[in-house]
Amino acid sequence: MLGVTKAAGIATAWDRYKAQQPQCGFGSTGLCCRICLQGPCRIDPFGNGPQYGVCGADRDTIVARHLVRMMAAGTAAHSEHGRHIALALLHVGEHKLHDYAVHDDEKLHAVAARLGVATEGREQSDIIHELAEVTLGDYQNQDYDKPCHWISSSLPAPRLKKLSDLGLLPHNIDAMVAQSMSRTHMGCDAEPENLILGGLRVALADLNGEMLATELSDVLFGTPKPVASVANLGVLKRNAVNVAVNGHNPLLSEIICNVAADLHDEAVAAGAPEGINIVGVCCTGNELMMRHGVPLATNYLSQELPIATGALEAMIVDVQCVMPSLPRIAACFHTKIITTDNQNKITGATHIEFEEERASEIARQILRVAIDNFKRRDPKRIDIPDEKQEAIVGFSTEGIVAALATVDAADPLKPMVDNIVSGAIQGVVLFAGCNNAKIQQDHNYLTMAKSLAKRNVLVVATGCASGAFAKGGMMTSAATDQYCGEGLRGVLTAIGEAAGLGGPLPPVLHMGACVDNSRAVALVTALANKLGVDISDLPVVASAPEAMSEKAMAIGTWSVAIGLPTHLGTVPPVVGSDVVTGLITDAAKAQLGGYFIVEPDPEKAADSLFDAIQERRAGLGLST
Ligand code: SF4
Ligand code: MSK
Repeated sequence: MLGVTKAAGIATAWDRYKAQQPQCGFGSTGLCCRICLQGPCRIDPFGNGPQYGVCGADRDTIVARHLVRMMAAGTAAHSEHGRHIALALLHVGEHKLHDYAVHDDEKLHAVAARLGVATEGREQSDIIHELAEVTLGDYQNQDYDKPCHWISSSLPAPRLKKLSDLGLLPHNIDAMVAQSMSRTHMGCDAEPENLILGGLRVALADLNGEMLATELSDVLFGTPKPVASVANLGVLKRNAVNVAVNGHNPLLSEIICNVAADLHDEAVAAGAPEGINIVGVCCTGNELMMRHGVPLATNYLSQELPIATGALEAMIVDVQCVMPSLPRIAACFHTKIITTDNQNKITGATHIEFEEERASEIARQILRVAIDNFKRRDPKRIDIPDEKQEAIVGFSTEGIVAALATVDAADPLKPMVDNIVSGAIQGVVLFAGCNNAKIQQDHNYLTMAKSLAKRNVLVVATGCASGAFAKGGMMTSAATDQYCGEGLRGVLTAIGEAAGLGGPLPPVLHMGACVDNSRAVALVTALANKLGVDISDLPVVASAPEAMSEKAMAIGTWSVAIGLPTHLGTVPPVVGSDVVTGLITDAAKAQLGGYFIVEPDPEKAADSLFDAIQERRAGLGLST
């Protein structure tokens, strides 16, 4: 596809990245401050030039403040997503939204019980209304001594105690974001240790926001179960009205899927014999792929390329990680870019405001724009790559436990724990995060996962990591035979056969979108509780080898806070301060058990993560 864009003279993310070289050294090391109008101030990294900003801030203060602001922005993004879902649930409980309903009553009851919402003898609408109110309380509570409900009802007791003792449990998501902005204002918090503690607290608020967004989405739209799907640009169809959904929030895309079948005849009448073909991009794509098997066209970095096939009638975007370049690329083809959120508009796009009260009506309106656009296709420009990869997806925590229950119904986690103890599974790695134009797309994911699977490390993935593995053929039974070490292969084969998959479980288990990292937390919490240890004792590690967004910085930070060695394959803007670098690595390890490992080389990074797993195994007295 890059050949197609090049021939057409269209610049993509890769071209723009080249045009940005060389990128600023001050920005890359975190030594540039633009927090007040006396700046920008720059600290000379080599010690020859200025060492203080105009206000007197030193390199450590400047680096730490910038880092905390990144975490706060990531937290705000996830938590707005979560608020949107919680408000939708509240309004379903108030009978105001007729296009939404509870699709997983069992999950509703499980979540309600966890959050202390009574269910016995109550109407479903009353339960969801109270559950939504308790959840929204996590955005409103002003009592510092009462931590947010979701996090305090989810993590293992020893971890909660540690975080509480360190004063790190958030009491209010919005307050955490506001405090992060406030303490990093010019002339406020200047002590790097205190700033990083504030960063950890806001990042844990991000975890709270992710938990509630994921679990309430499951209540509304169903908890994912293993399902077959396909990935890569070959999922676009020559003979269909192709519609891509891009972004993160499932509130609109779920309804788009619901109503697409109703408009099948209109699409056929417009000249598309196969009707409407919905495909996913980025994490909205992951949400639909996990719950319904909807094909995934691509992940973040190549989101411009479906347009260049000349066969995409519309791309419907909601929030986060949507490139502002899309309308410019679309202007070279017939594709309509449709923005749907009033806080997320893009110049050149068509804006159709989404309202939950009229969800189906608006979804039909949007799909009719796509159908109408089919006639504007230029058949001579259609170039859909013949690249399509099968993938088994949908491994929510419940999906994984259900698969394990086919081996031991009475004690589903026992087979996993037994195999970790025996060493057949050495440990677990969570791959999360984005793509980044600084790295060949998906390369780090595939290299690291293959290297770790060979060493019998079970891989779970979310977000654009999931997209990379789905496209890269790592979510098939065949990949287990091809890439896993003997122990892991044996376990995945036994579970896959017991679960009736007709072959092994894939070596990489798709746990969802980037907001669904909380699913991995639920899994490691269950393992820690089963073994009676803390998360920081488990042979579990995390990696964001192609991290890009501020959300990834928030996720990486709470991952450290809950006790996981956490790899970043892109260097965050902290290396200008030895103090901050030390705080998020060595000091974090001493205080929290979790710590950052920064390593751009994927082979070396896989070795470091395997070493961290071995250190944990040794700590538990397990064979290494
Ligand atoms: Fe410069 Fe201080 Fe203002 Fe930052 S806050 S721009 S270091 S004067
Ligand atoms: S879309 S935050 S690039 S995972 Fe979730 Fe992908 Fe990262 Fe966005």
